[in-house]
Amino acid sequence: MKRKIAALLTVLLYSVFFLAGCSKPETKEEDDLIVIGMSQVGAESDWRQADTASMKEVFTEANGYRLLFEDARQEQENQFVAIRRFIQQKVDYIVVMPITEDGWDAVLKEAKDAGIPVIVVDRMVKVKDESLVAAHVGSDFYAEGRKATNWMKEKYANAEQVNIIHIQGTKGSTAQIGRTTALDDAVKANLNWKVIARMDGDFTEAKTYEVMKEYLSNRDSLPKIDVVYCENDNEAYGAIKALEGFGYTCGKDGVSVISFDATYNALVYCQKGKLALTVECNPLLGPLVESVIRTMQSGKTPEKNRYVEETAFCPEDITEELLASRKY
Ligand code: GYE
Repeated sequence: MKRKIAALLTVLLYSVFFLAGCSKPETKEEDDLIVIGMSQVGAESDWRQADTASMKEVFTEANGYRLLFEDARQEQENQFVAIRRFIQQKVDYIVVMPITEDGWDAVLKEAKDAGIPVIVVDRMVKVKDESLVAAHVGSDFYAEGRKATNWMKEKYANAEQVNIIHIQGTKGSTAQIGRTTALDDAVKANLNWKVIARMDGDFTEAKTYEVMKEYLSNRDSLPKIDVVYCENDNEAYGAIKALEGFGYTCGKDGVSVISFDATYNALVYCQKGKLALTVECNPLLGPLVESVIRTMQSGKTPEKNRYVEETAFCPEDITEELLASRKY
């Protein structure tokens, strides 16, 4: 009996191997693919989804890549796990969109020791040894914040006092730090500006709607609100929904809501006048990351930091042509 079971098991095992072999042939072409391990922040915003789509559009088998994509669901610990798995899998490159800046030294050192170059995209990491990062491609978030504060300076040039509600993005992320620092610097420089409330919106519409609703429910004792400075589009949608729910008007003669990203929906909000200003942040970074990889493939050293060109939009800038041509 025992022998019969052993024979049956052997047959079963062989068929499993055979079937596995059949369904995934090891062709020469597959061996030639460049393997990319990618750790993305999550899917918290429209910007993020456009960024992921841009990566998936570029890193296809037809273009010569095999993409191992991991969504960290906004948890840094998940990024560490993914990167350690990529190291075990001996990928050719690691691409990481870091959630926050701190805490990367150990895991990136492991990648370096394994000889795998790490390309940091969108936000940055703060590491003691800069050689742990082969290249960075993303936005200058402080410069984006300055675009918003310069607009505020002009708009409120003659105001006695400017009351600002500040909705922050994910704490400790480069996008939050840059946009917050620009506002803080401008508040220091403009003595009539006052941050009346600062809340964490975590770059999401749902969280911002909740925190704004709670803040506004004490409305009887609230000061006048001039500006709501939201650190991304989705936060602005949540803020507008809450403000309108409490009877506020967002727009020219009401509250000036400011957002960052300027994705398609934000341009529509802006055209309607609900967003006073939306500062562009370009998520279509796939082609730039690919050009870094091409450079490294050809044995050259890529530029260490590459920032993308960006602008800002007011309602009067939104044309039908702009909307029709917007890719994100
Ligand atoms: O502004 C926001 C996203 O890091 C630039 O993250 C990115 C930011 C972007 O969730 O919408």
